[in-house]
Amino acid sequence: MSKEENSSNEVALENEGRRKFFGKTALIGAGAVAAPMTAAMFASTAKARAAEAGNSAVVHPGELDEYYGFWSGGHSGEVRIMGIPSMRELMRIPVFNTDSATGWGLTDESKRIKGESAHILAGDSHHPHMSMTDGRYNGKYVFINDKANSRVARIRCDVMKVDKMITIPNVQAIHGLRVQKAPYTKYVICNGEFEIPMNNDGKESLEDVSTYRSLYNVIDAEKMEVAFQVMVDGNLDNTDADYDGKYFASTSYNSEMGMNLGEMISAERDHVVVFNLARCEAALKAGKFKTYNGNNVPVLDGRKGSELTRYIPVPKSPHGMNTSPDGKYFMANGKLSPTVSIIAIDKLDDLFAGKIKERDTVVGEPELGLGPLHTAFDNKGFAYTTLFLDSQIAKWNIEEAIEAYQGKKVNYIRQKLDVHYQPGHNGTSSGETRDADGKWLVSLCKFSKDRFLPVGPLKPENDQLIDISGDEMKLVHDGPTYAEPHDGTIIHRSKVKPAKVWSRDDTIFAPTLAQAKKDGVNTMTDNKVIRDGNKVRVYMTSIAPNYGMNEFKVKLGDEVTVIVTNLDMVEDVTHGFCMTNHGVQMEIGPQATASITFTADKPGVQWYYCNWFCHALHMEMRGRMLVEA
Ligand code: RUQ
Ligand code: CUA
Repeated sequence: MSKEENSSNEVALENEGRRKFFGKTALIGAGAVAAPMTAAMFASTAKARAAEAGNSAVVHPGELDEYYGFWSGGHSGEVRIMGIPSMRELMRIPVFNTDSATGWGLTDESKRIKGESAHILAGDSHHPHMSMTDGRYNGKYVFINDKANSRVARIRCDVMKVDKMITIPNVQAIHGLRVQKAPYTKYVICNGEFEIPMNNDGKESLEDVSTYRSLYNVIDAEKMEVAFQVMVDGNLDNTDADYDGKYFASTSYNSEMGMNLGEMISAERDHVVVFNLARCEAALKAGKFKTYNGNNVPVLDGRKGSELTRYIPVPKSPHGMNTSPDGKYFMANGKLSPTVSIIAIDKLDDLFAGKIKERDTVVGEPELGLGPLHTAFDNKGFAYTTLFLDSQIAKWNIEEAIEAYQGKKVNYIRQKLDVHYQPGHNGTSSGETRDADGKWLVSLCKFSKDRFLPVGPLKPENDQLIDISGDEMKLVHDGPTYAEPHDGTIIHRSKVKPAKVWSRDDTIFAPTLAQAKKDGVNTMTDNKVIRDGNKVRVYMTSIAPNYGMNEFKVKLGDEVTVIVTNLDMVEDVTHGFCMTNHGVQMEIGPQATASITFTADKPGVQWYYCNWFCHALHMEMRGRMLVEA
């Protein structure tokens, strides 16, 4: 037997053993998982340790995952839906990018949703976070920022499509984004990262840095409008909310307002800004705001000395901001400092009342390793911090870190696990909610280096699945990903209730149906061409394997809008519409209406066809546009 065969045999045997063991733990229940580890158990072999954890990452063919993962797609501009623990990519939701398959960015519906930024075809999505009620996911929306074009979009989780997108005025580069956790997601909160003159019209001095600001952005989650902005000192990076609906907190790595790297990292300390929501809302109501750049978005003044904010000094250049799921702490991750600063949320009332000083709210500052970027949590009082430079995850005990800060000799670090390589965000199952369950941790590693078959100079990133159900973290899966899952949230499947087919009164295509009504067209039955000057609207139905219209006639140079309604009621029967040689294609889901507009700029016979494989006669599902010169 060759060495390779031998080792793969061993793996098979080990897997076999694990599967048997899992059967047994399933029988004796969760008690086995929670049982404390004895020293003897720790000393056991790696193989035995592998059997210690209670989770199985194996999802057999035909089985469903227990969790949804919502992954950002970074500078691909999209959001991805993952299955956890299989780490299978289930779907892509085009958001800030343009998508050839679904026609996102090409269809009239998507252009309407993208609104004033419809001409922008690229984006950089970072932080996907689901709306909540009482600190728990409510399955309604996922919000996501576009750092590249200062936008925020909302994904409707019933259809898993974007239904709103806005460009945030007065700021540049929306970075950290989270939601208000309690009592419900009234607001989406996000940071303007880059510093710009308040009136950025090129008329004020461009060099005078003292006119530059960063703003905190508070967005009405239902209306998808900026409710208000808060001017701060320094810039803003990541943010999170408490579990009481009172405070938001953001890290600032450039309190110096430096304009180059050296200046940005010159101060020994930067800060965390804490925002007092009630005071901000009161100031807004009292009209204590200004407007800038000719828009009417209210900007409150939350600079140092303001009643709206407090500035808590922390070691230089903090990055991630994470709230512990027990609602007790904001954690500012040190990045350039090897520490995480633990801010006690229950001290913030006193801080705002002027009874204590800023640093009195810091109750712990554990030293974890090099390059702490983000922290995730389980339900047993442990935190998991990514160490970018060390390529590790540090598991540590929160209360013990606080005791150590008080001078007690205690080793709060439980384990450091190597990850591959350079982790940024990490996320635990339901870990940013009250339902944190301590089962899974995903480490989103920025580099994969040698972990996969080489694919040229550009390599995938590596999303690693880690079992945290036992006392020790165990790496169980490597998952290559395309640029760049910054952040991911892991949501129990019981929280998400996606639709099977579209509802005919869906708001996403309601304006299209309103136009049809004006044209006297019943989209469910009619196949009609409406001419309106040189604008031609072609309404057609589709039911596998036919379009309701096999041909239509237009004149060269007409602006043609094709509106297709998919009459199929069967789940999963999606049709497409592609006009060959025109760069026109789109998806039409069952019971949906979709439309796309283009210029008929080529004379002669132009075939259109269905490009989603829908039927044995899918190839025959096509028709002709006859363009008269
Ligand atoms: S950031 S790697 Cu865009 Cu969330 Cu920290
Ligand atoms: Cu309809 Cu393919």
